[in-house]
Amino acid sequence: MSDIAKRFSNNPILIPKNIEPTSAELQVICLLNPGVFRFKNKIYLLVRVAESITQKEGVVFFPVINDNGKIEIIEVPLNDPHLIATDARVMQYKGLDYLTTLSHLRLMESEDGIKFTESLNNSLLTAIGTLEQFGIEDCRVSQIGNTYYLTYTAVSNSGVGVGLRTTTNWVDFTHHGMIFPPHNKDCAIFEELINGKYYALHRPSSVQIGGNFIWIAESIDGIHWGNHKFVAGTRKEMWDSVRIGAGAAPIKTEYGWLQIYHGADVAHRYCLGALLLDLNDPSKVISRTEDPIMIPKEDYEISGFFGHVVFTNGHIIDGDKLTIYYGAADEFICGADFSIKEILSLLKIVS
Ligand code: MAN
Repeated sequence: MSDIAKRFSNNPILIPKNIEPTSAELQVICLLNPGVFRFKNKIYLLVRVAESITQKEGVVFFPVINDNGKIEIIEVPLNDPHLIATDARVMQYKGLDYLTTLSHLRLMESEDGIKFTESLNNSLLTAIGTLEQFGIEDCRVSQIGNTYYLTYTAVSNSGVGVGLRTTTNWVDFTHHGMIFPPHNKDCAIFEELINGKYYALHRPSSVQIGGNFIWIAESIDGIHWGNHKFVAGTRKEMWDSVRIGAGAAPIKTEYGWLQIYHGADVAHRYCLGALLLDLNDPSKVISRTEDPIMIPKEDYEISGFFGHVVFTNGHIIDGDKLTIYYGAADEFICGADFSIKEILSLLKIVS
C-alpha cells in the first residue's frame, strides 16, 4: 500500500485560466507549488504563477526581467542549432540556461480551504533585483510569533538560490536578499526555535561528489545561517533516486519533526515521502518511508506542462488531519488530506 492521499473531490482547485496575467501581452501558462498559511481566520495560498507570451508554433520564448525591471522576451526558433530544448521547463541557448516561463507569487484566500479567490489588495509578490531576474518560485511560508518567513527559489543567470522576505501584515515586506547561494532551493524554516536557535532545511546540489540532498542549517536570528549538516540523501534505484527536497515547515509531533518531502527518479517522476527528525537535534533522521506516500496517478497529475509530478511546499494542520496543497503536473493546484497517524505508522513509529 503506498499512496495514502485523500485527494479533494473537486481537484484541481485552481487552473491557469482562473488567474489574470500580469499584463495583456502575457499568458498564465502554469500554476504551481503554493506556500500555505493562516492569517486572520483565513487560509491563504501563495501560488507560483508562471507566465510567458502566447505560444507560437515553431518558436520558444524566454521571458526575463531586464536591468530596468521590465519584462523582456527572448524569441528563438525551435530549429536554431544553438538551442538545446529537451525539457519544457528549462532550455539552453548559446550555452546559457533560460527558463521558459517567468514566475511571480500571487495570494489567494479562502474561508474553507477549498474555494480560493484572489486577495484583492496586495496580492502580487514579484521579482526584485538581478538575482531574481528569471523569477521567484515555490515559496515556503513559516510563521514564528507574528512574523512570516517567506523562503523561495530565486532564479537568475547567476544561478538558483534561496531568497527570504519577511512580513507581519502581508502588506509591508522586508527583502533580506539571498540566504542560501546557488545552487540551492527547497528551503523550509522550522516554525519554532530549538534550544534557542532557528533551523532550516535546504537543498544544495553537488554535481560530482554528493548530489541533490536535504541539509539543515541553524541561525541565531533567522536571517544568517551556518553550521550546515547533511540530513538525507537520494536512494539508489528507488522512487527518490535522483533528487529530494523538503516540502513545507516540519510538523511537530510527540515522536519527532515530521517532514513531507518530494523525491524524483531518473524519469523525473515526482512523488512525496516522509521523514521523521529528532525533536532536539533535527539533523538526526529517526525514520524514513520506504515507499512514497503519494504518487502521481490522476489525469491532472500525469498530463500537464510537466507530467508525472506531485510537488508540495505548503500545508495546514487540524488535529490529525494534514491538508497539503500541491502542484500537479506543474500546471494545476490541487489539495489532498492525510492522517498524520497513518504517515507515522508507515514510518513505523506507531502501529
Ligand atoms: C523542480 C522545481 C519545481 C517543479 C519540479 C517538477 O523541483 O522546478 O518547481 O515543480 O521541479 O518539475
